[in-house]
Amino acid sequence: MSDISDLIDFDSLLTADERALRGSVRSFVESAIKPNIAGWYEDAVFPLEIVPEMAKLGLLGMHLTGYGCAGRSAVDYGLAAAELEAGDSGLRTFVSVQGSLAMSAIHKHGSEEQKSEWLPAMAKGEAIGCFGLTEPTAGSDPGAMKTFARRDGGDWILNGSKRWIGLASVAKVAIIWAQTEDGVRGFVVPTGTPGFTATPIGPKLSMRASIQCDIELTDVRLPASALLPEAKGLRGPFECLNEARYGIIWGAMGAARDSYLAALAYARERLQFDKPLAGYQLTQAKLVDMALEINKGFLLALHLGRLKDAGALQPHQISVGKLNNCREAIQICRDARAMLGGNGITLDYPPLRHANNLESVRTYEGTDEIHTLILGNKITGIPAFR
Ligand code: TGC
Repeated sequence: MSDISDLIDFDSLLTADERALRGSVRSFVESAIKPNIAGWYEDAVFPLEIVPEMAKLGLLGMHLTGYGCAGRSAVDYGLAAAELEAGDSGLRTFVSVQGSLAMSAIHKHGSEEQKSEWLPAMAKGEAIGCFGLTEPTAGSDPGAMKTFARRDGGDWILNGSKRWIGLASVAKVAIIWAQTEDGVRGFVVPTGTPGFTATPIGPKLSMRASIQCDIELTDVRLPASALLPEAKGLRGPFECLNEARYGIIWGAMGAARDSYLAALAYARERLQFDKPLAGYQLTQAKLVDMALEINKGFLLALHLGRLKDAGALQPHQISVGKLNNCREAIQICRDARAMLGGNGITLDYPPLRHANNLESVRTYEGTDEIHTLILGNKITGIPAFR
């Protein structure tokens, strides 16, 4: 955190290495993302041209080891996610889909051949990946997916539809989850395979500097070697979702911090009734409430990150972080927008853009409701999903 948002000396909990990593990602965001984001957002453009820079910083698959990946810690990854999302959720989402979902699926569940073929190119940003789990009629309940993979001799034939799949129209490779006679399995699908089409969804009011797609799979024929050998059942995709959900815990607080700092700067400058807005008690109360939640949110993220690095992080603990930090971040961004008055609805200021993005962030990788029920199940022992 920058000094003005760090009220508890959070930085003292980080190593020099962690602070340095955060500093380099923050500089990248300041120079490459912040000056351009309003234009990208307005034009609904995902800036493919910055992918090589992200790769150079080691951000793609940064928490994975080997195969050209940076092998950084979960805390490092989280700190980077927060800085990227202080730029825009769409840019953090790219890193998350690439590293936590697509690369993670291959790294966790893939064969040696699949890892060698795809991971080095993905770490370099030469191949973009996407992760096809959600379907038009199966979002919160991925077990209801209709996409089916059937055997045809040694090959697999895939048919079905996927929806809300980040980056699919610019991806070289898609991880597609499908029902089979033996339950849910994952497939590594080069997007040039005949029968695979990806169409961006739009127009959108959220995540405008990012791409989400519909995918159609029509008799997509794949060799036996396309199957992810180590993923059997829904546990396979859920283990990847854990990685992405973890990044969101940090990312959401990055968007919140950026909104808070924008509102604070504005409140110090903006005069009303002959004094700065920041001099009014109601404004100070709002700023303090925001700062408390940002400090608590980062502490929670760091605690969960340290657990993850120790190999002790449980899925329900990820739900604690995702639910809390998305919920608090969106409130902070909305309050910051209100402090900016009418100016807050323009793209000159980040809070409403962040708040709109966070509508997507609180929805994907498990909605607020799903994470509430995961925790309800943990507390009561009674699953209330169905
Ligand atoms: P359930 O029967 O509970 O579980 C099936 C198997 O999975 C295991 N499992 C997990 N394993 C690891 N981590 C987790 N978080 C896990 N959650 C479940 C479970 O132990 C079981 O394993 P096994 O070996 O016994 O078979 O399955 P369920 O469907 O009844 O679970 C209920 C619920 C609600 C928790 C689950 O369905 C859920 O999390 N739903 C939310 C789904 C979600 O987050 N979807 C968003 C996907 S995002 C997307 O597709 C687009 S990618 C993003 C982009 O491209 O931008």
